[in-house]
Amino acid sequence: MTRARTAGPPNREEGSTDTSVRRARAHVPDDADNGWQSKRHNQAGRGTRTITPETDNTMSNRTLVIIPTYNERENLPTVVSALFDNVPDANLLIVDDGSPDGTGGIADQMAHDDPRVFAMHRTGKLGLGSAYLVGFGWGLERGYDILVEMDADGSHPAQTLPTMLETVGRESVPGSPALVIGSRWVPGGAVVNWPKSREILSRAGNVYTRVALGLPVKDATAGFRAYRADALAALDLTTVDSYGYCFQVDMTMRMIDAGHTVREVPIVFREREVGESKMSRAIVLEAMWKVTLWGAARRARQVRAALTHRTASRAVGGSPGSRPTR
Ligand SMILES: Nc1nc2c(ncn2[C@@H]2O[C@H](COP(=O)(O)OP(=O)(O)OP(=O)(O)O)[C@@H](O)[C@H]2O)c(=O)[nH]1
Ligand SMILES: [Mg+2]
Repeated sequence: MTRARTAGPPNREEGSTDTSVRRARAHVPDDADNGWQSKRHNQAGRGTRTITPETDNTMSNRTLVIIPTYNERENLPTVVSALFDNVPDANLLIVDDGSPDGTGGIADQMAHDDPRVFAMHRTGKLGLGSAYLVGFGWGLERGYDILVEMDADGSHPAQTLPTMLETVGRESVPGSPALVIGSRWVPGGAVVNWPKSREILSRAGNVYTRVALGLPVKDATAGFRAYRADALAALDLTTVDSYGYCFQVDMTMRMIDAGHTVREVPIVFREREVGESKMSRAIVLEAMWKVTLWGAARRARQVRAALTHRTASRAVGGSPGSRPTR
């Protein structure tokens, strides 16, 4: 078989952001009405069959790693081989935004050569956040159990991924971690080759985020993550509207607000050695103003809740029937 196993995007993306979806090459069935829990695709993503967890043991604990790429041709092969050295059973979805340097072609070649790899193509640079959202949608439709976010620039250590995957909990175990973050800012975590200015920006941004939003997380901007699919599926991801770093903060906040446990596993994060960072002033500003707005909205909600509670307590305390009788 010589066709490239290029993935089509989730159906809700069609006709919106991507006009050049290569569905003809995708060999991905039209599954608009398939609930991911009831009807699942086979491992290769080709064809559909109805499978229940009881009838297919291979469905257990399947992991999809999503790597968004924009101009990462020098990094992608190294990162992918490190990934499979450490987690050989994982599947990989590369979401490329029409990289001018030809990263998309490399992704297609990988998808052609390795049945674990899928490549999705979008027409323009639409941002890291939206790349992960389409990747999540694709993975949820296909019934993966764990969805991983990982950068293509070599900053995220694949050797820590097995620990992260072991730390992710199970839906059936109440309170078990639904999100595991590869964290630079917990004991044992570190950054290598980062300019002091980047370290200060990241540390300060995380302190600000923690204080403004009251999140019990040390590295809420981190992009190396493993999510329990059931927890992601229960969120309304259609309302996520974050482009850069704040996408990670947004997702952390949503998981915590949904009552999920978030765990941080220390990682050693390395500055990319080749290629260019896509971090920009606009991305930092987006994170700052969004975190500030979210923080203000949360505080306002807390104050409203406290006032409502006080009024309710007074009403109860003030009613004659509620007074202790002597
Ligand atoms: N598909 C897609 N991928 C992107 C986009 N922007 C960045 N990426 C990828 O997202 C990952 C993270 O991007 P980086 O440039 O390393 O940015 P960063 O990790 O936020 O910033 P640094 O801390 O400077 O590394 C890399 O794999 C990029 O190729 C985008 O618009 N679309
Ligand atoms: Mg990076």
